This record gives sequence, structure tokens and C-alpha cells, in this order.
Amino acid sequence: MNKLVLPGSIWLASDVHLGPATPATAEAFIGFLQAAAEEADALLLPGDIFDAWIGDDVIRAAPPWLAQALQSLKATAARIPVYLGRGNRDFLIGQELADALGATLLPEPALVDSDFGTLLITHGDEYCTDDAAYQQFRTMVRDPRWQAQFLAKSIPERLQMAQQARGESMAANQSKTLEIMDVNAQAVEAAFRDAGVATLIHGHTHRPDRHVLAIDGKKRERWVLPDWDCDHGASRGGWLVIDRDGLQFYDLDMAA
Ligand code: LP5
Ligand code: MN
Repeated sequence: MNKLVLPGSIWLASDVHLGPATPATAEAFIGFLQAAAEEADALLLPGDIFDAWIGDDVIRAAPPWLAQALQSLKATAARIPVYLGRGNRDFLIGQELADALGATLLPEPALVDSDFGTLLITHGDEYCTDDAAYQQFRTMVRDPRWQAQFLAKSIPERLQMAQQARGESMAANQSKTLEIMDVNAQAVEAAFRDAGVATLIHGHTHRPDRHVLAIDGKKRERWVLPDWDCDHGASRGGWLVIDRDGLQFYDLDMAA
């Protein structure tokens, strides 16, 4: 696994789920991007920044909500390195988007050499191995041949498929236990062993927390990034800052 060497203050956020119906979340995220440009030395966005990404070609005629988000991401990437990761909703983001923003695609998973040590950073959906139906879906949509066939369809057709997939997913989730939709302990242990790191950071589960584990008699930490939603009742959202002093969660009302 190749390593990103990122000295200084690294900011991380995921699961913002930006879409046409998230104006308040977008406003909060744009404020976060401006703060990151001012205060961070690098910004990592490990997945699901967008609620449903159907292909980079959408940026060629971006609707206003997307144009605004892209403009803010581009402005931040002009000031600090920005790394775009892929989640289970925006696994189709690619080089065209990264180039348009002046950003870099985050390797999956990413090993980051920080001032606090080496970190393993990923979206985290790959660890939900108890969810066989999801892993089957993930294998399909991560297949380059499937992606080529999907991206060859018209944007209206892809939008329709995405909407259908969202509906099927929400319906399927109704009958799943919380455990099935969380990371599997053995998958997480294997990730720590494979990477040989002490700190794993991921999103996806929408269960922000710091978990201290003992793996092979060694202390390990798993940090889960918060999801964002400022458009449905009480606002939530936040990020993680890593510097030589360690890791620190920040949430939106701390920034207000
Ligand atoms: O996303 P969320 O939070 O609801 O649940 C996820 C898992 N589901 C997914 C599926 C995505 O939501 C689908 C939308 C992606 C949009 C952009 C991609 C472009 C369109 C792709 C068209 C195929 O990620 C869910 C997990 C949950 O996280 C917790 O981890 O449980 O997994 C499932 O629910 C898997 C189920 O088997 C549902 C799969 C739905 C997709 C069906 C594909 C057929 C679409 C046919 C279109 C003609
Ligand atoms: Mn996700």
C-alpha cells in the first residue's frame, strides 16, 4: 500500500450526503470547507460527500446545488491539498471530477503518514461483511465492466436507476438489524493487521465514535466520522482533526 505523507494539521470529513434537497447541509459544509482552507494543511474526504453520484459527466452541466458545492471544493483545493474518497453512494467519482476540482483521488484504503503516526483511512462500507446483500451489491457496482456499462447510459436513465436503487436500499434497510449494518469485528481486525497501523479512521456507519480495541495484545483505535444532516430537524455534522498532538473530533455547533 503506498503512503500519503501529510505533515501538519489534517482535517477529515465524510458522509455529508450532498444532494438537491440538502441546502442547509451544503451551507454548513461550505463553511467547513472555508475553515479548512484557512486552518488545515490537508483535507481528506473519505466518501459519501455526495448522496448519489451517477458519473463525473454531471459536472459538465451541473445543477445549481452541485455547481455551488464544486466551486467551494475547488476553492479549497486551490489553497490546500484535497483528497476525494469513494463511498457506497459516490463510488463513481473519478479522475474527471478530481481534475476539475484540482483534487486528488484518495487511494482505497489510504495509508497516511501524519505527524501523529501512520493512519489507515477508508470509507468503511467494505468492513460491513455481515451484510451479504450489500457486499453483493458492492461487488457488482465496483466492477469496472459494470461501471462502463452504467456510465454509457444517458444521465436521465442513470438518475432513474439511482433513484430505484435508493428506494430498494431504504426498503432493504428496514428489515436489517443495526449489527448487520455495522462493521464486522473480524474484518476490522484483519484491516489493522494487514496495514500494520494503530489507528483506523472510517465513515459510512453514521455512528461517530472512538473505539479502543486490543488486537494481538496491542492497543488499536477505530475512529468513526460523523454523518451530516442539517435539513431534517436537529442539525448534525462534524469532522476530525489530526496533528502532532493526536486526534480530535469537532462538531458543527462547536464551530458556530
Ligand atoms: O445507501 P444506504 O444508506 O441506503 O444503505 C447502504 C447500502 N446500500 C447501498 C445502495 C445505495 O444506496 C444505492 C444508491 C447508489 C446511488 C449512486 C450509484 C449509481 C446508481 C447505481 C444503480 C445500481 O449502498 C445498504 C447497507 C447500508 O448502507 C448499511 O451498510 O445495508 O445495502 C443494501 O441495502 C443492499 C441491498 O441489497 C440494496 C441494494 C440496492 C440496489 C439495487 C440495485 C438494482 C438497481 C436497479 C436499477 C435498474
Ligand atoms: Mn456510506
